[in-house]
Amino acid sequence: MAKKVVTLAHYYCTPEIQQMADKVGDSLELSLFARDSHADTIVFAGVRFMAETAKILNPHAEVILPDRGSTCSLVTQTDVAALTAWRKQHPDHVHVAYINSSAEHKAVADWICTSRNVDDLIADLYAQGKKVIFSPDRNMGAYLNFQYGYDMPLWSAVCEVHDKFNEDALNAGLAEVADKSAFLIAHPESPLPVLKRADYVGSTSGMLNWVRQFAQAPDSVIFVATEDGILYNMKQARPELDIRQAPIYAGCQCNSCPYMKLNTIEAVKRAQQGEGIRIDYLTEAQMDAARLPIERMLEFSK
Ligand code: CIZ
Ligand code: SF4
Repeated sequence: MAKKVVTLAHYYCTPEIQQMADKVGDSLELSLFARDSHADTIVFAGVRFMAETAKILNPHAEVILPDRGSTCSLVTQTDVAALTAWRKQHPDHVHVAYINSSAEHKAVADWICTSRNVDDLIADLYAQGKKVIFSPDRNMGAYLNFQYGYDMPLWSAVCEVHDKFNEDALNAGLAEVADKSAFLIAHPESPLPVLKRADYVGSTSGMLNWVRQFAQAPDSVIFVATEDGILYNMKQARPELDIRQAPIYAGCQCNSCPYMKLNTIEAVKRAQQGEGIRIDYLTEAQMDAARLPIERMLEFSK
């Protein structure tokens, strides 16, 4: 019998790749889809940590990443031996790690969070009187500390795409549309000065929903501080709105994830034929250790 292949594409992939997929979503939605899939092979047009999460949640499926280079700066900026030493320096803390992390990184965390559930999850830990350390995203951690008055020690890695948004460029962009009402929505991987200015801070899907429900003056300008791929989905949802990527320097609205864009049509087609990077290098013990904090999060978010 022919093998059943499903193709998943992240919102940050180009429109052509999204159109090749059976399911398009953010990293959590795609991982859950992968977990519940009965496919023999899952082609994951995203980045490696997402394909690893899919494999951890559905170890019986063959998971293929189209391009070897699809990593993430949150992963490459985190040395897991140094992270483990840092974790050991805080024995009385709970370690919460953002899902944008390698399988080895997840294995040294107590909880995994996503940008959708991080606020509730950490609030719940604090309500229980726990102390928390947060990795790997420094910007997201700084935002949580600022927003809720926490004092979490933070690991110091950033998303190289979101970290480029900055207040000066934003001010210049806002000045250009001073005759209109302007809104800013931002992903919490962006720097704190940008997040402080935002009308809404939330996950990829949260921002998409915000745009879907937008009910202010239709000639408003909506600046979006996140990866540019999602603008395709936002404009599809609300073609009448003026939706623009937030500028990263004067005149430039062009922030794109180089790792996501390695998912080219050719690479995804080859992966659908069985060629690509098989996520087959994690041991059972590594997958079990990484699955535990993920399952804790899924149970919490039910
Ligand atoms: O990779 C990213 O920056 C994000 C926000 C992924 C996701 O889907 O949450
Ligand atoms: Fe990593 Fe940033 Fe690219 Fe997301 S957008 S995969 S966090 S580098």
